[in-house]
Amino acid sequence: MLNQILNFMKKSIIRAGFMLTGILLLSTSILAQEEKKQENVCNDKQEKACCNKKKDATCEANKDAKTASFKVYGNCGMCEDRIEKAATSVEGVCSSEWNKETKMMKFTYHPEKVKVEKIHEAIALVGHDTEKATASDEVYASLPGCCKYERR
Ligand SMILES: [Cu+2]
Repeated sequence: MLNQILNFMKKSIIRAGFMLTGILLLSTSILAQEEKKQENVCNDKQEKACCNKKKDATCEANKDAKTASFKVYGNCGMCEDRIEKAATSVEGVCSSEWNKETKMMKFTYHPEKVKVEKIHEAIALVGHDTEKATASDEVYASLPGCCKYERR
């Protein structure tokens, strides 16, 4: 009788062990899938980033237009889209082109219409630090995982 009870207990323990391992394996694979999904979201947007650029050709062709550049911190194609949109949304900026490898943003603007500081500020407002402006911690924290660049 005692033997039977011991045997039953042993089997239960083994069974519980198997179940626990199963649950662990399942949850790790679910987590891995979630991570992959997040990556895919960013990659999809990277592809689209090319088409969302605003560019004002008339503004660029104007003789008063000047080209300049400064450093903006960021990571991926989503960052590129965000940075360029923020820059070109500033009145007096004709176009902007951010390079994710060099982190440099080249832009064409009208110095008589806008101060370069304004462009720094507009970019910091959407979460990206520049040479001269720093994004708030709140906005930085709200960026997607793939966009969380290393801060200075
Ligand atoms: Cu990004």
